[in-house]
Amino acid sequence: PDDGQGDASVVVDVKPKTKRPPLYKVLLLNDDYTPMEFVVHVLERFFGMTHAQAFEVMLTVHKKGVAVVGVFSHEIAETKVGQVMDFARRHQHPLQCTMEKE
Ligand code: TYC
Repeated sequence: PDDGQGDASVVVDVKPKTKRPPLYKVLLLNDDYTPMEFVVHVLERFFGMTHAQAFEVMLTVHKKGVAVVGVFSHEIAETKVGQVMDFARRHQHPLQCTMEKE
């Protein structure tokens, strides 16, 4: 006889699903023309780095071609990229800044 309990052998594990939003790396790319001091200034101004940190990261980009300069939510990463690209364009430097999902 049916006990009215359904299939008691099927145990459904309900996992509490609080998904964290994805994070995005903001990348700075090397080029042959943007002055080193300008890149240092960008890193201080838009990424809150000290002069020493900014100089170190700038040199990493200069030597390796690219570096992660910060990790942010999608909205903040987009804002940072826009600010850097705008600032570089206004000063007529070819500096490139992009973002990618972590
Ligand atoms: N390579 C540039 C130069 O020699 C300096 C530079 C560093 C440019 C980092 C861009 O993201 C960059 N003047």
